[in-house]
Amino acid sequence: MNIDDLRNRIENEISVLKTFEDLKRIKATILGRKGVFSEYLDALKLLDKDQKRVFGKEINILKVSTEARLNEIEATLIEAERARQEDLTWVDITMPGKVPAPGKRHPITQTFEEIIRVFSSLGFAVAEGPDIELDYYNFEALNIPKHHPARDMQDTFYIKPGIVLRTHTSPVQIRVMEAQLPPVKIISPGSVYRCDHDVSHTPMFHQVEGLMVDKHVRFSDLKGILSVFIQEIFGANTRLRFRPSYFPFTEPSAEVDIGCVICEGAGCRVCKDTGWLEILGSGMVHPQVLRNVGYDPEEVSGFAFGMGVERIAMLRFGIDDIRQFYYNDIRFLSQF
Ligand code: 2U9
Repeated sequence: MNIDDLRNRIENEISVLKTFEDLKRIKATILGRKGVFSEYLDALKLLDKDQKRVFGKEINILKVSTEARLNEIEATLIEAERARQEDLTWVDITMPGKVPAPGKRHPITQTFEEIIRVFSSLGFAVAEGPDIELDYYNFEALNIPKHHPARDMQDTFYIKPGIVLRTHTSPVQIRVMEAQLPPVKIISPGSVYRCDHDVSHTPMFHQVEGLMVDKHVRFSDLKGILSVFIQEIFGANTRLRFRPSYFPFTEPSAEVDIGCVICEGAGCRVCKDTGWLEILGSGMVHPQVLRNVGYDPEEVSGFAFGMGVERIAMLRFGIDDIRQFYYNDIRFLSQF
């Protein structure tokens, strides 16, 4: 019986051991029930008593030391695997966290809020209504009869005969007046729709309209309210002028200009060298509109005004193409 052969074989096997699979295989082929030690122990049975004692002892010493080495190797493999897993899942808790980009309100929303803030401080309540309107509320009640040229001014999206996408928020004011008696002091912010698309028009845009109806409401009240509004939005030194105009729902009517916010009156591309920028339309509510909602124009009078929110935002923020508001380009939106 050659114990050196056995020792060499074990050495060879262990010298190529690298993985858990190798370890499992070697444990089976060396120490297992059908492994080499079993073979040697079986072979012992054929020896005489003295040889059995000598070889038996040597085999046993070699078996115990082999088991100890394989256990050591197993511990090393387990530690290596634990370190590998730790590397894979390691987190550097001293690294600064990723700061989430906070959202911002859209510049049109910001402008809406600013306009509403000013009129709320002047005692106006906010009223809203449907985007899809009856022809009656959008046109007839506002003194814009069928075939009136004023209908062409507001290229209308028709849903079906008699039903339109509102072209202004004025129908909201008609609905409020139908529902309550004077005094009425409201603004109506909201989306409106007109079939028009270029650098200064989008098919959907936003308006804020205002209405005040009571006994003895005069044009000077309109001038006072709009002066405060303009100075709050564009600065205390902003000049304004009322220019005669025509709207079917107001009489007299006036458009309001402000001194150009770009050139301050010197003349530039934005104000087309006039020094003035048109900012809103206004007037005294037409007596026929008051009659249409059941009010008596001999008893009460009112003023009304309307503005495009995009136009106000473009002038406040210096934007020259209205379509920029609706591309949803984060580089544009993050500036406001
Ligand atoms: C009622 C009676 C009258 C609202 C008014 C304007 C003048 C006006 C334009 C501004 C720019 C529309 O967005 S825009 O194109 N609006 O010029 N709007 S008076 O008059 C009303 C409203 C409701 C019952």
